[in-house]
Amino acid sequence: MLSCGIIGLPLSGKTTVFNVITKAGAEVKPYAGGKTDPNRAVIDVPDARFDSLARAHNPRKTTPARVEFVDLAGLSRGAGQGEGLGNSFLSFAADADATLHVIRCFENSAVEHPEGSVNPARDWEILEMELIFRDLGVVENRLGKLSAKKKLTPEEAAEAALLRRCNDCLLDERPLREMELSSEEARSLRGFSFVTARPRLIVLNMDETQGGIGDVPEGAELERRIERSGTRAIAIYGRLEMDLLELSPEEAAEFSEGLPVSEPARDRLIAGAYSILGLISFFTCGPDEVRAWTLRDGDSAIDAARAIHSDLAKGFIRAQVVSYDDYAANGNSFASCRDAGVLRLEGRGYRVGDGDVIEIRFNI
Ligand SMILES: Nc1nc2c(ncn2[C@@H]2O[C@H](COP(=O)(O)OP(=O)(O)OP(=O)(O)O)[C@@H](O)[C@H]2O)c(=O)[nH]1
Ligand SMILES: [Mg+2]
Repeated sequence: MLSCGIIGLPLSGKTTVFNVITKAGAEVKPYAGGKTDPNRAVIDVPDARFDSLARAHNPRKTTPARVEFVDLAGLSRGAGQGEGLGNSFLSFAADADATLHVIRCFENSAVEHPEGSVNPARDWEILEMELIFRDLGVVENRLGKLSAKKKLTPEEAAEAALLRRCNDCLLDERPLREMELSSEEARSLRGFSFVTARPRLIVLNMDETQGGIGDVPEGAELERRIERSGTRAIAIYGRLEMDLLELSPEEAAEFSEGLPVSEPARDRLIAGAYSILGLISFFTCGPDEVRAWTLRDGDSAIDAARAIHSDLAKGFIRAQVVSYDDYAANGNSFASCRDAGVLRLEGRGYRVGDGDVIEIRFNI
């Protein structure tokens, strides 16, 4: 299962965001011990299409798409060079498939700021540099090992050349995700778990007095950075959203009247994480189970078959495919879709579309 690590400076609201996403009510306490594992939770990805398929089929079992979220300890200055406990948490961040980067925008005199003042653009820079330092350490370590060898194999020589390019990129204070890589090069770097190569979602944690990024200290600079980095940013009211979760839906509606919370932050955060992970869903539907399966965007019918069971991939004949919209518009049944001419028979190389309803024909 794919996972999303929540990172940020100390007291930026990471656990708050984790609680909003997971509705977990995880304990909000500063990281103290040396061994404590981070909070983890697997959540169902909200999807209106899935809900509608489940209603139409009324199966014995429903299995939505799932993603794991991991709430990590705050990273302070120096973590990337191995200072304090930060570095072990950087390795947790490196294990995640994507990162949610929480940036404190809220003012709250009761909550100290590790840097003494609220300045999201500066905080961004601190975290970015720590992550870059961490990856630089990994690159230098590996390059050191390679250069100690008397003779390099052609593969090792290619790896060394690629790592030197990584080194240049990082020394230029740019994250590795900005490097242009062939798919082969990207694959060869995957084994290193570089944190700056991971897709990232920026979470701006505001307070209720801030209507938008313009109301945040140094907001213009923050906006410039977000734009330049090409990453997506989602603004939320972390504490308010967490408070809302404690209320009944009626109370929450009353409470949030006049407040700038429309679509719940929870849904936006999960959908945002799913999309930066580059994930799509396809569905299988029947009386036993309606299920959402997760694929990477670009995966083909044979990958869909393999996701369900290796036997389906081995004995793959054809995939019967209907887009979600066609399926829903034709009575949620393959038979009606066939009659309506919207059912397609696809081969193993077919690129699966987000929301496809699929049945694999196989023979073993
Ligand atoms: N006013 C305001 N306070 C917030 C907001 N989000 C979090 N806080 C408060 O800030 C404090 C820290 O929040 P946490 O979610 O524990 O922050 P954290 O990043 O997990 O902190 P560490 O794990 O200790 O690094 C708590 O007292 C929260 O109630 C917000 O949006 N507005
Ligand atoms: Mg925390």
